[in-house]
Amino acid sequence: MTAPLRTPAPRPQLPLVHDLEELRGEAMRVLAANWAGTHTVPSRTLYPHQWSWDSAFIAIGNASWVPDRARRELLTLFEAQWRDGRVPHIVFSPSVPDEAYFPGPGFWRSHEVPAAPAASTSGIVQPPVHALAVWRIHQAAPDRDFLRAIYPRLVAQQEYLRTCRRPAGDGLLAIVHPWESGMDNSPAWDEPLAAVPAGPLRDKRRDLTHVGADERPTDLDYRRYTALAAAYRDGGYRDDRLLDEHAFVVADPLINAAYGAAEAALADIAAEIGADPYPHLEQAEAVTRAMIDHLFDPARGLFLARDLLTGKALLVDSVAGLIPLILPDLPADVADRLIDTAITRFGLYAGLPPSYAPGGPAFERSRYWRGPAWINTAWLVWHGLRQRREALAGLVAESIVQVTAESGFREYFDPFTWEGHGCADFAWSAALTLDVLSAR
Ligand code: 9WN
Repeated sequence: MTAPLRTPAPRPQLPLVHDLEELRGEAMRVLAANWAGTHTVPSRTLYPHQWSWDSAFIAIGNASWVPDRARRELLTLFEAQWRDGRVPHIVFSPSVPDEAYFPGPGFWRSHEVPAAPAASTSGIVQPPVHALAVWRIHQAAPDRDFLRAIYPRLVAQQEYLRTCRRPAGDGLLAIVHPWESGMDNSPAWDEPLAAVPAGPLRDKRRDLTHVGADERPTDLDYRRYTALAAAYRDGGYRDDRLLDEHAFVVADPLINAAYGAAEAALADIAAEIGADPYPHLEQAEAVTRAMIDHLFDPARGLFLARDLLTGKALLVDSVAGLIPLILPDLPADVADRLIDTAITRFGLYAGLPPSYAPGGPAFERSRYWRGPAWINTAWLVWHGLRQRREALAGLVAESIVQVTAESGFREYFDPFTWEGHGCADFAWSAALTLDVLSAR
């Protein structure tokens, strides 16, 4: 039996105003301490390089107080964009020893691929939340030159996903590795991952030096993760025969929602710099439609991932299924269903959506992505609710502030007690708290 979710009443008490100033200062301290000169590391211990979607969230948090650093963060990431448009999920810092993170540059061997950049990178992607970040930076500190410089990069990122990652002809993007979802250890990947032959774990995991094994994926998961990544690498990171040759090909609602929201943000950016916004609006509308047609489960009231190798929907209540709330074109009746599910099965009145619904059989309150609440997914839900349900959005925002004030900028949190887990001084927890504070 799991403990009941925090009940809606009494509402979480907000800290005093002077504590909020302290919280803001603490968040800035974390971001300054994780700043590595050209980018920000998610964590000095567990994640000592640059990660793709982390950088977007970090830039959102930096926008209101150090916009130059926010711009630099994204320009650095996009300098490592591959010639085919893919934005790698990790850009490795040459100054960090190879043994600091596994799998490191020696595993990914990006230099062997002609399309790869000068920097060493991984060869997989993460959800494209970067255009949202760029638009947020521009709103906080307008700079059309920055928009002009980064717009073609963002367009190329979307074009890569559109042309290389839609293998099934149903208008949906596919991920080829759980790491691409950003929610690596989600129970949604259990079934497709079980079909991936586990390889040997030749190298030593470094994550377990920093965080307890009960909070991280198992060795068996890692053996499958590395086997999948090695197969993609050995095939030259090619995408042309994914359905025939790759062992994990899944349409994930989060990456599709991020892609659609990115097109909507690109329309705003295009209009601002005199480019044509309409193709972006069309793409946003098209992916929203494809998601409703193929991923929305009206009976369950949320979007489900689909295994494109078997055609089967993955019947798992992951918070990823609520993130399509960020799609501006999402019809009101679908949004209402998602909000209802968020309240009834994810306990949203308690403020922070867990990564996986607590009633589900795979729920674990402190293991990464299998139950704990994360600040980035809470922020995405908040972002999606802002135009739809102001009061509910306000509750999520207050909870982000409250949990980080109570437990610090931890990587993730027990959804019942709000106890912190994973690494400390985690950059996006600090950044998105700052963003929520600046929106008050
Ligand atoms: C693998 C950096 C990243 C996040 C992911 C999160 C975790 C990496 C890992 O850390 O993944 O990419 O080593 O566990 O799951 O969302 O971007 O913070």
